[in-house]
Amino acid sequence: MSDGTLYIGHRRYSSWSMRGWLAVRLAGLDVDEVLIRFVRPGPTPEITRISPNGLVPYLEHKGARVWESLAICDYCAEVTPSLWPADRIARAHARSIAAEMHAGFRGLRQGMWMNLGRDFSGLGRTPDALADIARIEALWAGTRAQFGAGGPFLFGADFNMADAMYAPVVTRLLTWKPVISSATQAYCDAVRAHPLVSAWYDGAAAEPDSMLVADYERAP
Ligand SMILES: N[C@@H](CCC(=O)N[C@@H](CS)C(=O)NCC(=O)O)C(=O)O
Repeated sequence: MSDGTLYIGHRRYSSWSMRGWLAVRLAGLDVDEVLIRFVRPGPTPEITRISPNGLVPYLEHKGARVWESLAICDYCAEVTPSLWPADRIARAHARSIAAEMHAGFRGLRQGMWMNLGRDFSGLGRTPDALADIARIEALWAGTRAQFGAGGPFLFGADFNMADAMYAPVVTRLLTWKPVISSATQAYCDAVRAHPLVSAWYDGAAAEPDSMLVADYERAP
């Protein structure tokens, strides 16, 4: 018997689910996965019934109930502390950029939604989305310059919670292909090649056509 359950949405679209799932898998929690299909227009009644905030991801683990992707990341990092950097200053930075992701970048999220199965090259370039991308590129470059020596990820060789929080942003850049620097592209390629990110993409590709949601498939 497993230690609990992680509730997620469609792998193709649910960026927050991807974050929670990456955190849980990075920490190696032994939980079952339950995928709840979105009902449109939402909110999805089954999610509302199960999850305290009416949203996925939602984790039940050994009696703990955890919602909000950032809280799931922190819970998982209690199980596996190395998922945040060991150094106090690096850890503070990692937590800050993860929190910035959790709280913001609405322009990018609205203009370039997550869809792992489409190529929306050149579309979605709203001023707000482009401003968010500029901030994210600067943030990734600054983080890598200060903390990223020795590997392709934000804090070097190991894919950690900060990378997990930004992995869905990487998918957006790969789907919508805005103009980005070669350094940003290299980071995106490294994240895309990570085995857990690849596994998430494979799961998305295996979702049946009956799970497609018209609103997320239509080019803007
Ligand atoms: N702040 C939340 C956001 C979670 C969220 O917005 N999840 C969406 C899916 S990506 C959801 O559950 N929507 C409910 C629905 O569509 O019915 C978190 O960080 O976990």
